[in-house]
Amino acid sequence: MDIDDLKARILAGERRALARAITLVESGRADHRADALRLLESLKGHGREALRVGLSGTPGVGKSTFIEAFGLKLTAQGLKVAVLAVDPSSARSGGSILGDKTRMERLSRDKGAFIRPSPSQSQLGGVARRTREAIDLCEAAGFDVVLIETVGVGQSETMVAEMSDLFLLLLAPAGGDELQGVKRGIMEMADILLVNKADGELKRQAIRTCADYAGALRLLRKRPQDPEGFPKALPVSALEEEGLQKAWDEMTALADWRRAEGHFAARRAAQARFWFEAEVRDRLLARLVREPLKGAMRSMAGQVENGEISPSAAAEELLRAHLMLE
Ligand SMILES: Nc1nc2c(ncn2[C@@H]2O[C@H](COP(=O)(O)OP(=O)(O)O)[C@@H](O)[C@H]2O)c(=O)[nH]1
Ligand SMILES: [Mg+2]
Repeated sequence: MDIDDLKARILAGERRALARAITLVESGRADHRADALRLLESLKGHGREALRVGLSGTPGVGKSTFIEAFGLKLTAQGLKVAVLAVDPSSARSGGSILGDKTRMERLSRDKGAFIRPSPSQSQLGGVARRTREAIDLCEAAGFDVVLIETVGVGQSETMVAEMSDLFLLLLAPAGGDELQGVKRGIMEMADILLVNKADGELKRQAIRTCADYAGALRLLRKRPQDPEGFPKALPVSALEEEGLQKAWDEMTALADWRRAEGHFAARRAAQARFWFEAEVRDRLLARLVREPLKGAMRSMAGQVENGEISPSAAAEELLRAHLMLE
């Protein structure tokens, strides 16, 4: 594969080259992986620093509707918007985001937008790496905003928050006691809560829900990366396209403040370190279930069972022989 050519075309903002590069980083083939790493390294320091926005919410809350309306609003202002999806469940459900791309019909036709559906990949570690690298590729291709959507299954919210500059939680209007349905840990990760469906008969309930969430947010411990008034809760209607500009204004105000105060760069640096450590951990663990370690583990386990060697001595010997550890 001609990596230099691919690089040049990505930097020129060519959609097809970007799509091809994302396919490359998704590939499990060893030669593809080597090409992908070479490409990513050569793109480092090029392109643009996008605003990476993570968006999570339960199915049906309106993520697709919101992303389409919000994305169109941004492209209308001349911004280039990329949409990536993290859906660890898509392997099982057969790729729900595929249906979403057809739903985001207007946005996918927009010249200022790029939508990449989630591939079916069951391993969370694989999904994380693929998405992280796809974000880098979108930045190299000159996108201003990268929206990363997740359905919030298992660890996926944490994962998306660890690759976003801003993390948004999309919520539905609810009765007072339902607020507790949102896990505290997820609430603590959020920078802005958006209460969607603030329209028609649901409008009043949405505004009340928003006030309830604002109250709950005030009870959380203040974070150093927040200016006065953040995190905050806002009502929006993705369907009627209400509150979207306000949401964007709040997002840019928060990002600007964090840039000026050094929190923006510090967060990216901490994230880079987090993913480096996670990758080393994942790859070490992956070696345990492959040969030759897999067989060595099995035979060593047999010796431990027979009492020929103690568990600790066996572990020591195995690691020394196969991982060249001290
Ligand atoms: N009333 C109202 N309905 C909405 C709004 N946003 C989404 N919906 C509806 O909620 C349902 C689920 O929306 P969808 O975007 O597919 O949710 P997702 O599963 O989170 O991606 C659809 O029937 C939408 O039309 C909104 O702002 N107001
Ligand atoms: Mg959806």
